[in-house]
Amino acid sequence: MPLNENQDSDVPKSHPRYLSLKYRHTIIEGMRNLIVAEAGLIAHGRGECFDYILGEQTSQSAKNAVKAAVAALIIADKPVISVNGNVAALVPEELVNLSKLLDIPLEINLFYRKEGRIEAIENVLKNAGATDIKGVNEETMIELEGLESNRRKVDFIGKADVVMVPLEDGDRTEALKKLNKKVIAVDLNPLSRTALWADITIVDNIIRVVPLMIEIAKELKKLKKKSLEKILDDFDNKKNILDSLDLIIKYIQQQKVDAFKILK
Ligand code: PTJ
Repeated sequence: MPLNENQDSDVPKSHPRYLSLKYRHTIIEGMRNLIVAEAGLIAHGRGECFDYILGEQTSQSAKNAVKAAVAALIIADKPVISVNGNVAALVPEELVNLSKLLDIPLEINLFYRKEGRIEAIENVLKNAGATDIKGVNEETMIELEGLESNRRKVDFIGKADVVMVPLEDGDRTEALKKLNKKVIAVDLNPLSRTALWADITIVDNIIRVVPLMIEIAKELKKLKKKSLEKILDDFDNKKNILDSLDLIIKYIQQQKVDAFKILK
């Protein structure tokens, strides 16, 4: 059956790329409903490409980074999770579950502030069970110093000490770092400016990261602050990024060997 964009549910489950196609259609649907920016489709495609060369699975480095990220969020005084269109479309329920489990607010923060998008994302999060959503009231917003993009307009992020920024652009990560905030990034591209600037970079797909964070959060919540601090002290983001790059190199080398066997 042809993959018709108007018949998203027609993608057969037996298709070898079923999951990838399913999330692709989720993003397209999100764009039609104003949740995702047009550029969000391109960002998703770039993510798909990196996911592909990372083997479409959560690496040990990513697992270590997730553990450190959850520890940092639990220890923080004022943590917050920034939500953009792609993230709201892909993992709304999971984000709300994580935010409730760790008692951390979600803040809508957009790069492309097209009219109606904040409301559309707010609705998605509310439908997923969110009760406390920041970033929706212009009156309580302030502007981050040193940033010109729309992302400068923040609410609770302005006061936060730890900010999780999934699928972020580099400028704001840099601005947040300059304001001495601890930044947790989720980015499939280990070479993006966000990935390189963040304190903890989770190089993995957001669709796998948030469920794993929930699983790990249930365990880490039982630990004492000292044990959580040790997890953070033992984490080395430089090594994490370099290991992720090694993984890509190894994966491509293996693909070259496999392709050689198929090529005529
Ligand atoms: O909703 P808005 O208006 O805030 O806009 C959101 C986008 C994502 C369009 C905006 O932030 C943007 O343009 O981002 P960039 O600069 O394209 O960066 C997005 C990064 O996320 C890229 O490095 C991608 O590789 C990565 N990425 C894409 N999809 C995923 C991902 N990382 C993790 N999981 C994904 N599913």
